[in-house]
Amino acid sequence: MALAHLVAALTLPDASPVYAVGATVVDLTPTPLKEWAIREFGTADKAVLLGTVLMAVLLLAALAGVLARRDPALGVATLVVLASLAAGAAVGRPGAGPADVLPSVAAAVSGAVVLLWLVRRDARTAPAAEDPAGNAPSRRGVLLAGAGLTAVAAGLAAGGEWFMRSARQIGNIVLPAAADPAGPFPRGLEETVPGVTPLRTPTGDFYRIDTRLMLPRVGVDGWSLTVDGDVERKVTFTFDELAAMPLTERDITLTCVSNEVGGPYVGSARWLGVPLRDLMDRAGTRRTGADQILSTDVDGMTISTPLPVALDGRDSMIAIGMNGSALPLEHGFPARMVVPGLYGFVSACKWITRMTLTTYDDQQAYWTERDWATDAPIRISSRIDTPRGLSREKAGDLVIGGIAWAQHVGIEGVEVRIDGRAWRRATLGPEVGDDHWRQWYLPWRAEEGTHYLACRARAKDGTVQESVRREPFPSGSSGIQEIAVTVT
Ligand SMILES: Nc1nc2c(c(=O)[nH]1)N[C@H]1C(S)=C(S)[C@@H](COP(=O)(O)O)O[C@H]1N2
Ligand SMILES: [Mo]
Repeated sequence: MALAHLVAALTLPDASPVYAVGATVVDLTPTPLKEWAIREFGTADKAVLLGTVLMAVLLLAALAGVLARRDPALGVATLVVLASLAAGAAVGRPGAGPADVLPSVAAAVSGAVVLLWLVRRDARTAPAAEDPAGNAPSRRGVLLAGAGLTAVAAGLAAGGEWFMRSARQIGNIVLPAAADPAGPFPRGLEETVPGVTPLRTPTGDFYRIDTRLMLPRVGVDGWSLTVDGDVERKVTFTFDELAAMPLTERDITLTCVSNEVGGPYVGSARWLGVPLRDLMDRAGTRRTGADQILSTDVDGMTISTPLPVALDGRDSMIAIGMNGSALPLEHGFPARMVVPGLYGFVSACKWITRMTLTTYDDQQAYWTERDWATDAPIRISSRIDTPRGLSREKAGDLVIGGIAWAQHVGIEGVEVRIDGRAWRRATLGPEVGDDHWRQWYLPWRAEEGTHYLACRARAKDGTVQESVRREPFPSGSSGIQEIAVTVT
């Protein structure tokens, strides 16, 4: 498998058996199980999945070893079946061709050779009772051979991984200044209230959610974005053409529908991009009968966005910059959609290559097929960042603080409830805009004992964060976060 990984790295990275099988497992996993995995493992779900695939393969390989001692052909047959599954997974990936079996063939051949070699060594050893003089090769030799092979395998796999990563580096891209820049950015509460989420999320800390196990390899050369479907004319833009259009810059808070109340899948950045309206006008969409934009990424992943919402005048854009630099690969390089107020799964298509104007009746995107909502505005919510739930604090003057968001409506206030008493108004941090979260804090004279802290947000249109608890599926979580803190 390690050799196959290296072969894949040098030829077709997506065909690496572990990744191909992992990605296929992701696609075949039913939604409830996927939701459970996201809830239990969070963004470590990919590591858990790859680890599980590796463990399963190691167990089956061990089985092949046991079988091979009885009959080498049986052991080799087991390995061939395993490699065939991987080959099938690789060839079944979108955009794959017949050559994608190569890494799995390498796995089958090298696996068989190694297995037969180990079996031969093992057969020459004799149990100590039958060989008191110790003339036959010892079990130690077999163990050493196994250890040596493991070391070689680790080296091959690491080499492959290194090569894959370096092949995915983005070159230096200098983006033009915005024709319509965002206003000056205020200083955040994090400077005065330790523990509060920074007003702008540093790019490296921005949450990442997507169905990919491996980042795509896309460069600006050869990449383009097409608008087609029910439009007056199909138009295609290269990266340079997009960058040459008048760009807008906006501070927008993104949220994942899988975020539980109080959860981490929310982030704020300064996005630079072409207004969606401008791209649609080039294609001519004023008389379209479409009700959705079906976005497709470099590998055929689809995300649908309700068309009337995206074009209702909000700052929807195809972003090419994030926090002053080109988009990082994790966040959709070279371009992605950003629509303030809609959850990422119905708006934020990363690595976007195509926007097709169509209807929900005619075509369904990835999550629509899996019964998620199609029209999914971000629900108003708030989070306590400090103190941390279940933490121990010293009695005295503390500060309760956090963030609240109601994208495209704006936060009007945040209230805090201590030990079930009356809601008290928190002080809000600086205002960035209605599409951006708001920081808040409330000083608290904490006395000894266990205390329960809750927060709720109020939007500028009067809506108050509901206490009704909803699961993320199918249109986002709701409810109020309440944490317990021990004061001593
Ligand atoms: N191509 C592609 N785009 C995607 C996704 C994906 O799986 N594939 N996931 C979406 C989801 S569910 C969310 S919440 C946002 C997250 O964007 P981020 O990873 O930059 O935070 O991207 C969206 N765009
Ligand atoms: Mo999401």
